[in-house]
Amino acid sequence: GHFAAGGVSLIGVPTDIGAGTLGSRMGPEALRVAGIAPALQALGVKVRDRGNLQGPANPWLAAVNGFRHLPEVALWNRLLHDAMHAELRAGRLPIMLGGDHCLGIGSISAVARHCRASGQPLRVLWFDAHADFNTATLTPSGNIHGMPVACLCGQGPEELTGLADRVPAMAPADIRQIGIRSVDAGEKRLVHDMGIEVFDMRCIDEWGMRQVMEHALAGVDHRTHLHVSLDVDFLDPDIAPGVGTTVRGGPTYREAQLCMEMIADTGRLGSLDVVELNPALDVRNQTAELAVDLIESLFGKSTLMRQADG
Ligand code: 4U7
Ligand code: MN
Ligand code: MN
Ligand code: MN
Repeated sequence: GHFAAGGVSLIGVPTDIGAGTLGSRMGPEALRVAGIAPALQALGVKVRDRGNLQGPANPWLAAVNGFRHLPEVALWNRLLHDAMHAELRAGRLPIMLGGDHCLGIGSISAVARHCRASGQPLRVLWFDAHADFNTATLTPSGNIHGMPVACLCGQGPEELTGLADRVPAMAPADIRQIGIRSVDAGEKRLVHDMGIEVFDMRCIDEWGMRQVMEHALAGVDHRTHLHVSLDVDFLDPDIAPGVGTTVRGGPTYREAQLCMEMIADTGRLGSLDVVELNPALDVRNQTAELAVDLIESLFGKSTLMRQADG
């Protein structure tokens, strides 16, 4: 049957606690208004909207020891970790509606824990303009949305590295990053030293998106749990203006659709984050609508009847 046969659960996480711009707290509602639930239902997917998690307000304070809002970020991520893990255990496919990308820590730590318990290999596909591999000493901003991948790989404060059943929650070999085009100087070295496999924009320019995705999906088999972490700033800002940290030179509409279509073809999607959508910066909700379009492709919407080309 379909990979989402157990149904999808939407988990809204209305916070911008890890970001440098306010507004992604409105992301979950913008995605609902753009019709995420009916779009999935139209594809035959059973959808439950679990509503929003409720966590601490954003106090909008300066960084302390290299982190802004560390206690609040930790609390939001604990709540999310528990909610995601419960959905996975119940056999459902959770979609986290962010919220800023610091929430990738709670989300992916839950997925990694679930994969260990069920003996499934994990593959995380991280679509982003940024590597999100900063640490307290490397970060130019103190914003924790620039640190989730480092935390998941064990580089970070114990409040954030210790959410799952082990530290690190995830191995660097479990993740592929796609669309990267803004990495800070110290971050660049750490990404290299940790051996993270990165398909940056130059790689996409030279190889084309199809080859990049073939590489990013290489080794995925009939047991793999695929987690997609979609930071909407992955997309070119001309088509996705509703994000806090735009970087020009991102993928086009069709390149992004192809990514999602190729993931759908594997039949292995197990969980999804949609993060960094900032409705305060959007124009007529177009970035939310684009995200819903991409999610439809991710869940198997295609123009024509297709069969695997072997
Ligand atoms: B996002 C940045 F300095 N690297 O750490 C930082 F450029 O989740 C940006 O990918 C981080 O949107 C962007 O603050 C985090 C900056
Ligand atoms: Mn990000
Ligand atoms: Mn980003
Ligand atoms: Mn090749």
